[in-house]
Amino acid sequence: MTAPAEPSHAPTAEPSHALADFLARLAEADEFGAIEVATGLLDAGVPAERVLLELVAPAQSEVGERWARNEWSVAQEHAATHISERVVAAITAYADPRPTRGRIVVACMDGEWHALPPRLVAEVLRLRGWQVTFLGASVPAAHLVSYLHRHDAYAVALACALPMRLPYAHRMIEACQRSDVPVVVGGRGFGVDGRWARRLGVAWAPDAPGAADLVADERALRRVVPTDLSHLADDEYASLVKRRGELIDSALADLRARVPSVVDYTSAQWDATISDLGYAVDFLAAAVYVDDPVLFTDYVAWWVALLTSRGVPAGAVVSTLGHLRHALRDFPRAGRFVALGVTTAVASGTVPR
Ligand code: B12
Repeated sequence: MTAPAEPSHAPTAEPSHALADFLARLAEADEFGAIEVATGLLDAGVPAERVLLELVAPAQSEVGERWARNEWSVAQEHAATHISERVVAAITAYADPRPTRGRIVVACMDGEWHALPPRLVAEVLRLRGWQVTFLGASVPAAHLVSYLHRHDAYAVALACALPMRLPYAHRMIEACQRSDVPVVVGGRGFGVDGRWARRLGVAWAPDAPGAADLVADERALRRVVPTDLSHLADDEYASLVKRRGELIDSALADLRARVPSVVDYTSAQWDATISDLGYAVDFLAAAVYVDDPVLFTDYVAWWVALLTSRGVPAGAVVSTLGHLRHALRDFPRAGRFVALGVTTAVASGTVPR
């Protein structure tokens, strides 16, 4: 006699098959259409967690790639992100989870505006029974710590999408650790394999399910990871931060001397140039902070790709880095990182795109 067949609860749809349709709705800023695609998957039996992680998350990553390749404007990217936030809210409302576990506070580091990735983490934790408070973008350290005290948090999950924010992230992590609340961090800012989280002595999770597994394991969560920042004794990081304004000004003066036509720049072009130079110095300072040139060279490769997709040759980055290298001749570590950045810019500029 054969056992009766188990009733099948397998979903009748796949998030990956709906991705192209979902992206098309984002491209058209079609909020209701995008929500329909997501709730259609839920109706077909796909668990809410999979819709968040296999539909909304990859779609947002693709939005970023399209913006970086100059295929989508900033306005299109903003509209898509707003719709994704609405879709996340619709998915959670549909699933309607009830908390049975302790409180986890999820927040972005000070100065960090990428709130959607940690929002996805927050919703996955909520779906797994935690009581979650999501504090959103750019939370100042002092406010976060007093919030944790007042609300008796079991753990705090902190997000960082931009590696240039790592020194600030470290201050925030330390502030939470001092108040004895276990911290888990995540986001692209900590490096693909979380290597910079290890440097800062904090538990890291690669994604939302990883964060959920970590907070469920109290021993792993409370394991002490030693920090490894002895290189800061050379004071290069602190000096770079102090000289930030002067470095940007001298790079601008160098640009004016080398490329006289920049006098015709519009104010928007000047703003973009100044903020690019600021990012370059900030990424360099963060690389020096964690003592890893890859943090800076990855940024240089990204910067060259961004500029070339907007018609600016890689040589512009090479010349600016050449100037920085000269200005930082008394900084052995930073100077070496910039030299590696020059090599990266030259190589990135010669690769056909
Ligand atoms: C939307 C977006 C924005 C929005 C954010 C709005 C919002 N509400 O989130 C806005 C417009 C504010 C923005 C601003 C900027 N952005 Co932006 N942005 C993005 C974009 C398109 C999507 C982010 C996203 O939602 N990704 C999808 C998520 C799901 O993927 P994920 O981040 O990898 O997250 C997963 C894991 O990392 C992990 N995870 C993430 N967070 C956390 C947290 C915890 C605690 C844990 C455990 C795990 C975890 O789990 C997630 C799910 O599995 C990305 C592109 C991209 N490809 O991601 C760029 C991107 C991150 N931005 C970028 C840049 C450069 C900027 C700006 C500097 C642009 C500018 N010139 O102004 C500013 C900086 C603002 C700031 N100070 O924070 C770059 C960063 C490049 C680099 N070299 O570091 C990217 C990669 C775009 C690109 N391709 O160039 N951005």
